[in-house]
Parts: sequence; structure tokens; C-alpha cells
Amino acid sequence: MTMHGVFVTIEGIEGAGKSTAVSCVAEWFTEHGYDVLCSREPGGTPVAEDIRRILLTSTEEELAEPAELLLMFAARAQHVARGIRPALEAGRVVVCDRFTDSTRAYQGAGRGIDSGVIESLAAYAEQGVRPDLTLLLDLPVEIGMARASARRGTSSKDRFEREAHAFFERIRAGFLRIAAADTARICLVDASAPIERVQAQIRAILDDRFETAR
Ligand code: T5A
Repeated sequence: MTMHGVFVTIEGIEGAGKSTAVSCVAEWFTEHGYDVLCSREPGGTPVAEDIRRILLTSTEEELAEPAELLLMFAARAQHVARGIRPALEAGRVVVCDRFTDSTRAYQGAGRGIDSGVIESLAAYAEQGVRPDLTLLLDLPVEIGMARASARRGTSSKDRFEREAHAFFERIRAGFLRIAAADTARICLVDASAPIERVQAQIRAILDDRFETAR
């Protein structure tokens, strides 16, 4: 079946402002008369949200790297099949906080898992569902970490937030390499700027990409 909707993903390190950007993108499409579904990964459907809990919770039994990768793709396969694809087929706009570029950056650049393994699992889990546009929110790791910890307040860090600074530097560099290799799909946003300036950059990208296409 042909898909008629629009699929937009938001990527970046912890505290980049992805949730804030999802609202901004959703608002733009709603203002332009589209029916919008906001979602996130890992998660987005009840089963995928159950998998998210396993992925983000630190337990005594350390999650093995291959298990982490396969759980990310299990959650994604479920989200694509039961959430994203049906919405796109219904002509809706799907705005998703993270998608496969996060796996490329975190499990690929961060953990060092082979890109061939990641790309073959991606093809199987995505079943042809690919983002039309990806916004990469880029900012220095220290700023992202400071924002994430201010937002977290007194609640404890999740399993990923406990990683060392160098892990997040590898991820940031990984995201920038992914973006440089696919400039047709991925637009870079300077996320270190104040919220209003970040939102203005996002709206300009959407004006440029979608206003003329209407
Ligand atoms: N993961 C995920 C993988 O390893 N592989 C994968 O394939 C996938 C899909 C998921 C974790 O899973 C990993 C990556 C993650 O570690 P998540 O819930 O997406 O976790 O986690 P985070 O990235 O940690 O989400 P955060 O909520 O920390 O970050 P956001 O969404 O980027 O940031 P946001 O919008 O909540 O903003 C954080 C704070 O900063 C403020 C906001 O008001 C908020 O308080 N803020 C700004 N402040 C100043 N200036 C700006 N421009 C600001 N923009 C936002």
C-alpha cells in the first residue's frame, strides 16, 4: 500500500531539546492543516513502551550490548508496524522523537557495534518506512547534560545517562557524520541557541521543505 503521510524525526544527544522540537514541528503542521501524530522511540505503542522500560532501567543484571541493540529494533519494528505505518497510510504527519539514526549514533558510534549489522536490522525492522525529514539538534555535550540534569531534578539517571562523557562525545560526532552523509534528508539545527532561535530555525526548514510542496 502506498503511504501518503509525512514522517519527520528529531535526533540529538541527551538534553538537546528534542521534546521541545517535537511540539514545535507538530504545531507547524497543525497550523498548516495536517493531522499530526507525535511519538517517541524507544516506545510509541504499549508493547514498545514495555520494551523502553527494560532498555532505560538499570538493574543488577547488566544488559548485554547485542540484547540492547535487538531490543531497540524490537521496539522499532512494533512501533513501525502498529503505530507509524498505519498513521502514514491514513495520510497523517508522524513526528517522532528519535528513530534509527539514534541506533546508528548510540549503538554504532557509541558502543562500537558494526554498521553492517545495524543496517540489516534497520531494513528488516523499518519495512520500507523511512523519514522524509530528520532534524538533528546539535549542541556541545556539556550543555545537553546540564539541561537534562536540570530537567531531571531529583529523579535518578536512566541507564544511558549513567554513561561517561566520552560516550556522548562519540555519539555527537556519530550524529554529525550521519548528517554529513545524507544532507538531502537530514538538516542540522544549532540547538545551543535560546529556545526561540531554535524554533525559528525549525520553522524556516519546514517552510522551505513543505510550504512549496502543498
Ligand atoms: N536510544 C534511543 C538508543 O541508545 N538507541 C536508540 O535507537 C534510541 C531510539 C532514550 C534513550 O535511549 C537511547 C538514547 C537515550 O539515552 P529519551 O527519552 O529520548 O531516551 O532521552 P533523552 O534524549 O535523554 O531525552 P531528554 O528529555 O533528556 O532530552 P530532549 O528531549 O532532547 O530535551 P527536552 O526537550 O526535554 O529539553 C531538556 C530541557 O532543556 C530545556 C527544556 O525546557 C528542558 O527543560 N531546553 C532548553 N533550554 C535552553 N535552551 C534551549 N534551546 C532549550 N531547549 C530545551
